[in-house]
Order: sequence, then C-alpha cells, then structure tokens
Amino acid sequence: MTRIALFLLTIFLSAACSPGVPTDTSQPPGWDAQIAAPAAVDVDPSEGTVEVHLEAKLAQLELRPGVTTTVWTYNGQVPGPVIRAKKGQRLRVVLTNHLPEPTTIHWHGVRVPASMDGTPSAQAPVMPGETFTYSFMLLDAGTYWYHPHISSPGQVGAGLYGALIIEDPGERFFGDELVLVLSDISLEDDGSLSAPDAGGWFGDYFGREGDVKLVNGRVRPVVQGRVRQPQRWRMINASRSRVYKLQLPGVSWVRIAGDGGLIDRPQTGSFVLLSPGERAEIMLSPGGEEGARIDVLSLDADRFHTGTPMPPEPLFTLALTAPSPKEPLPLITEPLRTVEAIDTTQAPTRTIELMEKSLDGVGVLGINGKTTSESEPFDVKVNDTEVWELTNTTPYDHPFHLHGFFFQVLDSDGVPPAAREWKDTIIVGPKKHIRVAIHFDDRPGMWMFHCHILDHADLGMMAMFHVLP
Ligand SMILES: [Cu+2]
Repeated sequence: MTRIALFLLTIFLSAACSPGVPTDTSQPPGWDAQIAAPAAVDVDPSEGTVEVHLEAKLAQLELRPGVTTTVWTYNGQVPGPVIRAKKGQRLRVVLTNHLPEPTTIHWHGVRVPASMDGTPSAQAPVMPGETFTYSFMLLDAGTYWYHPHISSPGQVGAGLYGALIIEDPGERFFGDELVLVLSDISLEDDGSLSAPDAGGWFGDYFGREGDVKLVNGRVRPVVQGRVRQPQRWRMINASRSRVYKLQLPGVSWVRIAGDGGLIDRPQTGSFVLLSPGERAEIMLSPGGEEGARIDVLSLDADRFHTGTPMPPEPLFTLALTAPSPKEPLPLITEPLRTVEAIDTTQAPTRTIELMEKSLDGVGVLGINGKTTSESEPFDVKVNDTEVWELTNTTPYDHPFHLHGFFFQVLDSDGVPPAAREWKDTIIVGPKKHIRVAIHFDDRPGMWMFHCHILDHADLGMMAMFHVLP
C-alpha cells in the first residue's frame, strides 16, 4: 500500500469511528426502498446554506393500487421531498406555484421570522405562475414539516405536505433513520380526488378523514429491518383531520423526541399518539425471528369519544431479516438532553377556550367565544412569558397549534408531564385543562394559533396575536 493510500485509509477510518456519527447502515441493502420518501436536492454548494426548489403542481400518481389520481404535489410527489439541513444553517426554498389557485408554505414548528410563516398575515398569496423565496436560519434540531396555509384543508388534503428534518451534528446515533409522513386522502371510486368541501357543513364540523391511509404516500408499504438492530423513526402526522394512534406489536421502543427535538428523557408507552401536525421520534428494536413480518397497527383514536372505536388496521409492515452481525445497540435509557424549564414565576395566565356556538342558526367553532372573522388579535411583547390555560368545552378532541413559538406543558388537569419537551401542537380533549408556558423570544409580528384539524380551523377555530417589538 502506498503511503498516500495509507494516509487516506487512516482519514477514512478515523471518520468512520468518531463517536455518535453513523457512517454506514447496518440494515440490509435496499431496506427502506419500498417506504422512504425521496430527498430534496440542495442546489447551493456553500456549507452555510441549503437551497431547495419546490414546484407546486398537479401530477398523476397511483396512490390506491390500480388507479391513477391527479393529486396536488411538490415536485410531482406525495409527500413532497424530504428537506434535510443542519441546525445553524440557512434554509432557502424557492417555491414556484403551478397550481390552479394561490398557495403559500408554512414551516410547521420552525422558529422563523413572522414574515416567513406563510400565513395570510405574513405574506401575499403566491399566485399561479409566481415564485416566492422563503429564507431563514434553522435554530432548532428536530422533525418538522411544511404545508400550505391558505385553503389548507383542500390543499393539504390533496397532497401538499412534506418533511423538514433539521439535524444536530453533535447528536448521538439512535439507529438507522426512517422519516415517516403519515397522512390520508379521500378518493372517489374512479380514483379522482373527492371535492375539498365534500359533505358540506358536516364535513367541516366532523373534520374530513381520507378513506386511504398513506405512509410516505404509499398504501401498506414494507420496511426491511434486521432483528434487534435499532431504527430511529421520525414520524409526522400530515393528515388534514385524522389522529393517528399506532401500536407496534413485537417491537420494543422508546420515544426520544417530540415536536421540537429531543425530549429530556426517553419515554415508554403502549402506543404512539399523533394528532394532526404533531411529531414523534422513536428508537425501536424489533424482536422475533428472521422472515417474520410485523404489522404496525393503526388504532382508532376515537376523537369523538364514542366509546366504540373501530377495529385496528395494519398501516405498514416491518419485514425482519437476519440479526445484525454487530452487537445490537440497546434502547436508550439515560437522559437525552437538558430542556431548561421556562420560568413562569411572573407570568400572567391567559385562558384559551376551544368552543362551539350557533351563529345565524349554523353551528360554528371558535376560540374564546369568537370565530376567526369575529376575533381581534391580542398583544404580547417580545420577551414576555405567559401561561396559557387551554380548555375545550366541545364534546370532542381538538389539536391546538401555536405558530412561531414553542411551548412547554406545565400540567394537564394538574398532572405534570412525564418528560419535559418543546411542543407546538397538543391534543386537548373535552373538559381538559392543559396549562402551557410560552416565552415570546425576539421575533415580533402577527402570529396565529388554531385547531390543526384543518376543517375546524376553517370553521372558525383560529385566532391571532401580535408580538410587539
Ligand atoms: Cu378542532
């Protein structure tokens, strides 16, 4: 071996052995080929910036096997491409609208400047044929997603959503990584999309759930995994209204992250609950024998509290291959990171009531007595801290989503959460009282909060607040 080859080999080996950095996948070749969503291409060669081009356009895809559907896509695919960048980088996304109607992109959970939030108060809609460039620094590692924020029930329901993964280069290795965008879509018998307002008022009131459940745009896909070889699943619920509740029979797992990156300590549970907009990351280790197939089950989350949930259905399948030739990594049990508690000693409390009422003889949804069009924004100031007490006086669940700022749950009906974490979306059940702490950091502007059952937001359960400089 020449000296230069030896030198290069030394460089390679030292890179391969640096702690916490995954340098190879120990899964079988093509392990995620049937399930993974394609990655976005970074067209900016500089280290500090990731630039991605998204074209919103119609495309023909076979979502339900055997039939073709004209869906609304980013770059011709559902979900849109997985955008990957690192904490500390700038993300620039050039959106071109080739849809038949105006659109925007909202960066769900990402602490962007108000002008980049993609809402009607943040920007003029991007008209058909127009281009708009989003550009912002990435402050927090975690699993996020992007979707339109005008006509969002129809546009999200038609296929416009994608994952945004912000990596922390210093993070330890939890397992071979899989991004799972969970959604659903409503199709007619001939494969065409159901009308965005199908069912009229009832559709709005109940929240339209698609009859076809999708994992990365596929029906019942398969992921191959070695027995006892850990995987890290980054899961996003991009559904318009469906609450996903997953059970993983025969799989040991711990939850390691939520909406805004790693939680303070790993959590165990019997299912993963994801309301629309929420994210969860789990580290998992499949048991069983080589050749076994484990169905990941979708349970009915019973968001109407009927007490008679529908039976579970398989959502996707884990096909087990030979155990890893390496020593398997055990599921993590030690603390993951320090999440500093927001200091609420001087913080005033504001009540946010998710409610319903009759308006001109029609049932509507609202916040604090008012529908979106009736309500006035309230003011807070940069550097304020507030406690919001979220309550729900309707008889069914609403996932509350706060734009622009993370919150920490203080307690739910007086019970503190098992882990401390950063959240932007939380399901609020009937008669619940969930107290959350919010610190308004230095990003003034107009921001929204709303129910993330997008049909409910459209029916009035959305309001605004103004962060004053
Ligand atoms: Cu709701």
